[in-house]
Amino acid sequence: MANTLTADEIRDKFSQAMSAMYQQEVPQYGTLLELVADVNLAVLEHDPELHQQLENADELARLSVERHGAIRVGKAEELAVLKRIFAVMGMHPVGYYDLSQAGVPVHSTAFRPIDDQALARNPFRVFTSLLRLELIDNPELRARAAAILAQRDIFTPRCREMLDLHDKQGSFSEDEANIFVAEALETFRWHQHATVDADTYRALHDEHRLIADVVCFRGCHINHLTPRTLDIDRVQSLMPERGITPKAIIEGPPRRERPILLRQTSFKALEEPILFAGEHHGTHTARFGEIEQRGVALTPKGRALYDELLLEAGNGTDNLSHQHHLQEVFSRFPDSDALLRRQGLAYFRYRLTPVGDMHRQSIKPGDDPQLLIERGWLVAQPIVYEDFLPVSAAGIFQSNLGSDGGHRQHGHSSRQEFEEALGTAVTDEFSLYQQAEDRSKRRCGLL
Ligand code: OOG
Ligand code: NI
Repeated sequence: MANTLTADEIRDKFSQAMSAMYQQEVPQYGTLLELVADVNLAVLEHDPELHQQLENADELARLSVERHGAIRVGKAEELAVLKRIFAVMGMHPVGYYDLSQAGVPVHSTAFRPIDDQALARNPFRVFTSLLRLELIDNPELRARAAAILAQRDIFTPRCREMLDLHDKQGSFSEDEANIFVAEALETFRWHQHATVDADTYRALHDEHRLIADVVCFRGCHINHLTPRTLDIDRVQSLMPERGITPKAIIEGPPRRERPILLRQTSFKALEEPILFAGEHHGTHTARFGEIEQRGVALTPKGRALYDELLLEAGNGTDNLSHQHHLQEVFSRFPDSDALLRRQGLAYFRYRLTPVGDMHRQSIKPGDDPQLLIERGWLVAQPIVYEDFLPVSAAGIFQSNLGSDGGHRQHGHSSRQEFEEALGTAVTDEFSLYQQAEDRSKRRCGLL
């Protein structure tokens, strides 16, 4: 069909529309975006080497479009329709995150692009959580929540029609894509009117604030968006100057020469006025802003070491001393590309240099990449971690829901139930990084 849009183009449109909507809804998010852009610019100016590295790895162009968002839904059907919406934008469920271990009654996946080109163009991801009603202890309240959820449809009729049309045609024209984006956006819009009365809200809220957030509104409002920064410590320290209150602790690994995985921090959720059924005034606290700094993706071996060291480091209350302590504990985690590669701790993408390309014929499968790197034939670029971290996610959840986690440790992981609700299995994130590394090796003749 003539003039159809690619999934990448639709994702681009959608992530821009989402960002514009959220900046209007939460002006502090706009301030955060400005701060992050300023800091990124300053970092690149002061570090020409990093600038070059990012440019070589096709990382620079996507830096300014980079963001993730998060939503929470209440029932299986909602998750299944979201899967269809995101598929139109080339975003697929990757990874399973069990947050019940940390006292948050949800389990989650990340909808995100999967292939190299799509990720390079616009890696927009949405961390999507499904409420686990079975973790509500009180049976009456559980039934009430289920009944409220059963009555709502968080998608517009037109959005559902557009999904069917896409199923039939396999693509959208530009006009159709514009309609689809506008209709899909409605699902993520903030609603000042709760669908329940103040007493119901209170009862659900007292069980867990997250339950009220998921159950009491007409849609699954986007609860934060997250730009990518090149210096999270700096943004954290500058937030107060711009009138933004950061959460106490930066989640994830410490600052390092070679950043690994993902570091995150957020600003506190806003207390916003809402109207209950019956027009009683109240407030609701759910929406915030977050920043992230991404590093290299770790292999299962690297991840095991990360998890071990993180556990050993424990929690802190003061960011500076926590970061200092993390640095000490993580001194056992090798901090150079060569060591990370040699010990099989992280994933890399290999590329031949022009000289290497001239000698392509003499490179044999199984050759040691390290020798070729030393000879100047090959470069290895760290593969960026595109996913999330359950302990960090729990920290983000808790800082914005009040620190009332911890009383629900007994929830068992139920990936199978999540996948049944989703209607498909989630992709294993490690296999994606392994495939990306293997593809690059094959291109160089190393596999
Ligand atoms: C999601 C919190 C997790 C992240 O970046 O780890 C998250 C939520 O609050 O719904 O967004
Ligand atoms: Ni987030």
